Amino acid sequence: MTKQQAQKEYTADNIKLLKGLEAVRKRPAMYIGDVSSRGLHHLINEVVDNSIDEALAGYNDTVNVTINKDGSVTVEDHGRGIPVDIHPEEKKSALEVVMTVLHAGGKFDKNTYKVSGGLHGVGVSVVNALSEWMKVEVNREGNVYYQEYKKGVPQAAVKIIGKAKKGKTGTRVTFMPDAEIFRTTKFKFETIAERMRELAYLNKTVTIRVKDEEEGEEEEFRFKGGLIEFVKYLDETRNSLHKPIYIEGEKENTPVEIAFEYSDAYSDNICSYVNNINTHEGGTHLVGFRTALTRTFNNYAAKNKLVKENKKITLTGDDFREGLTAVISVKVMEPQFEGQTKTKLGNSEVKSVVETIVGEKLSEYLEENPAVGKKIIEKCMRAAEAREAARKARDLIRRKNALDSMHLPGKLADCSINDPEHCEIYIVEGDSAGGSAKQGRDRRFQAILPLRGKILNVEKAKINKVLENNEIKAMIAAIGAGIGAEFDPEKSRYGKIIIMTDADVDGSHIRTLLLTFIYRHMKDLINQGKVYIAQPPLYKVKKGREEVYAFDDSELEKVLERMRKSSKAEVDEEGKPKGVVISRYKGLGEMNPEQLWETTMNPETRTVLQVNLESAAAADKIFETLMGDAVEPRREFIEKHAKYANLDI
Ligand code: 0RA
Repeated sequence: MTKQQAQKEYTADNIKLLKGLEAVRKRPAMYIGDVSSRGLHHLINEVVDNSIDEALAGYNDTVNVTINKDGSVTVEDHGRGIPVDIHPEEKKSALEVVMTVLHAGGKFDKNTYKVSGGLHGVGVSVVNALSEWMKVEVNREGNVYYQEYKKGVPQAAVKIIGKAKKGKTGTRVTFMPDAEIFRTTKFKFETIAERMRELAYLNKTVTIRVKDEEEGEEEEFRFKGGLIEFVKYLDETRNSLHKPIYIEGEKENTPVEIAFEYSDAYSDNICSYVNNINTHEGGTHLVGFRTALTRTFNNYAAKNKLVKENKKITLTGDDFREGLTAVISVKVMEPQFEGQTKTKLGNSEVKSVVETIVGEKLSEYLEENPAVGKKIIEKCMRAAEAREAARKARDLIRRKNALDSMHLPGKLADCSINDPEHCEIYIVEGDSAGGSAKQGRDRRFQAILPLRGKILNVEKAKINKVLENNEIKAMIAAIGAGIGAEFDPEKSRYGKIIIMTDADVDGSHIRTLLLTFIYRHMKDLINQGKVYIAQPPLYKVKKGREEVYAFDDSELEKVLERMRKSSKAEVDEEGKPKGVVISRYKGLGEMNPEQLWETTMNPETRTVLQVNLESAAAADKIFETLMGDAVEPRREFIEKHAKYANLDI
């Protein structure tokens, strides 16, 4: 090859590569969801998924994730190492291809349960493209191979930089997320640890370590008991009725693993996974499980004469789910993901696979453990009785509503237009803040529902008591989408449900109570992204005629810094620029209607936090920990998280 020819080929290759990388950098959200903290952390998941794939294929037992002092992240595994031989089509090291070509992973038929659809499985090349720089080191075939990149572009060919330790294989990727792409580039130990804990439960052969070199935090996750330990962890704050029931089996190349237990609680918590991805919206695997559960328990109850005939109780699926905590994990070769957030499994064949396995294994279990069987059936009968009481309570509400002139609660100040998509309701703590909100709002599309004091803690109450509570009744009627089994998010009268509470301890308690209620009884509102938390400012800074609001301490510092500069370093003994008055809002009620509108309600200028169920398991645990009966876990949680002002769900 002449120098010129080589130059030409190199250029053609490069153009192809640059086009791919450019596409990712131009529309990062298409590949990783968004460019917020969530998308940022997704980069780590993307690399770790590959390490877990190696574990599923039986070649890897270790994943180490480290936040480095410079803010970059290293993911290291003991898998086979990314292949390094020369790729026949691309004529360069396979390592370079995997790291730089979109979806190149698929070209190396790895024959594992690869993840496709959803947001996962886009490949390490996407992480590379979105990194200011990236370095990869592969231990394979006795050598250490190395390459580095800037914004996805290789800085030199793959080279051997040394000999691997005897028998050592694996991959070590270090990357610095690109600040030009991400709104924030700060990785959070807790966020990473939460996902790694989940992965370690789901993959019991892997040890996962998370380390933050900057903050000095470190945690190791290794759960030999897998899903059994996961269920115990999720259910830690409840009183379980028996040891977890564990079911494992495989049919049609689809491995199924399930662990579940019942507690004396009223809510259920079923977490389902496909190829390690949390299927928040459920799907065929979940349907298969529920169907088998209801049928098997009903058959068992009938056969052993456990249902009291005289009571005329028929046990339904709902009854078998009350107090149930379960984790379902299936591996599917070609998963189809559907639904709003692409987290619903669509493969129809999976339903019967799960149904058959659960049917067989659960019947066996019940034959061998009749005492547990009896306990569960008795628990479900109590659930059926409560369900009947709840139906009566619901009927009562419905009849009352029918008599109400508008069917709407009296204290609701409704909006004037009638188009749910553009309407929002502010659920406001207290009558006085409610009053300001009513005056300050844009009444065309903003409705206000003031709530008096604390609402009922639904975590501790039976459903019929929940439905008798006045504040809760007002919310159900205002939202207009029903409740529980009859809940239909499509009927919601508002596109945004915004919780507005004071920025103090009471306010955060009320917010948690409201979120718990919505999470337990109107969960799809959260799934559809309709629930928000308003962000009222904590401070007002006044300098002459200029008034600026600051939402937290760090923002206050920024505002003061700016004023310090503009006032040419005239500061008082506390470092505060002269002539500046800082007032701290103790509650929403201290703001006048105009201020409330300007800072918290005007869609043009406000910030609202969307509530999501990224980690439904964690959310459920937080609710149960904060709102449930057990005191010790609550104390531990509060001690551990006391430094965080907000509940991050
Ligand atoms: C392509 C093919 C094979 C493994 C990998 C990629 C791989 C990627 C990453 C990313 C982080 N850790 C990784 N480990 C492996 C198959 C390897 C083979 O067939 O030997």
